[in-house]
Amino acid sequence: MKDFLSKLTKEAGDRLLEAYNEQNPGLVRMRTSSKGAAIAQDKISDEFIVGEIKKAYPDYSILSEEGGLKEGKPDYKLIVDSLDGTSNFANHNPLWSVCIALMKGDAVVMGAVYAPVLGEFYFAEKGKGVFLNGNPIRVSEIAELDKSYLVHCEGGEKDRQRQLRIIDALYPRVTDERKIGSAGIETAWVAAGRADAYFTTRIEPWDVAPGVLLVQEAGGQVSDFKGNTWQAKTNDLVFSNGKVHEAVLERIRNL
Ligand code: LIP
Repeated sequence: MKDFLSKLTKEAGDRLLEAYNEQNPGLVRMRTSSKGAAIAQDKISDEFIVGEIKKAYPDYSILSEEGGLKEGKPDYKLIVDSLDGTSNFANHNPLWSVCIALMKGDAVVMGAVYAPVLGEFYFAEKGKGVFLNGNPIRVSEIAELDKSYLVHCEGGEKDRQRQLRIIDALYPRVTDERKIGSAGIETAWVAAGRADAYFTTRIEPWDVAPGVLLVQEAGGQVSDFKGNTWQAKTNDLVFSNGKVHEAVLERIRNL
């Protein structure tokens, strides 16, 4: 399964990269249909990934952003985001990824995130650590909120005023904050120590399932805004190095 997931995530990403490299950035920005073209690529990618899974593991359940839930063997489920960061892709912003996770019951046991333009492949296996291009990674050591560097995204939240309230609660108190636009990359960057925490709202499970394991295996912490453990449902979430987790929650718990 480990080899299968690694190969599949990379192949799906490399296929998308071919389409991405054919884009003319200037034209992409001018065309109103650019998002539509990215969504079409997302669907092609989803069909490829789901097709490969069905061939190799026909009895596993599959939950994918594009295809919904296909019930199979109750214990094992593959969660697929065939193109995470669709808007970035559509605007020729290189920060997009392919995300695939394997769940056993309620736990993520394998997670893969591939950011093809960056040439970065992240892989975690429960109890066996997390690796970036084969090298072990760990969360940062920053323990004070005022020294921390945060990333965030809006997930499925449509209420921009709520977004602003959450950002307002944190941005004045940290070193800096960035909105990246691919939850796969944002969670991977917490795992790699490039950011000390990541917060997101109404995010779907396919956007974050591999990232949950990446961050946990890197020594970090994942919870909802109230401090409850992650569940595979739409949710508000914080991923952190563990050391600034409580300080982040304290400021956004009730927003
Ligand atoms: C995206 C996320 C991103 C979020 C977007 C969107 P998609 O996933 O990963 O971080 O801010 O709203 O949900 O839809 O491109 O796979």
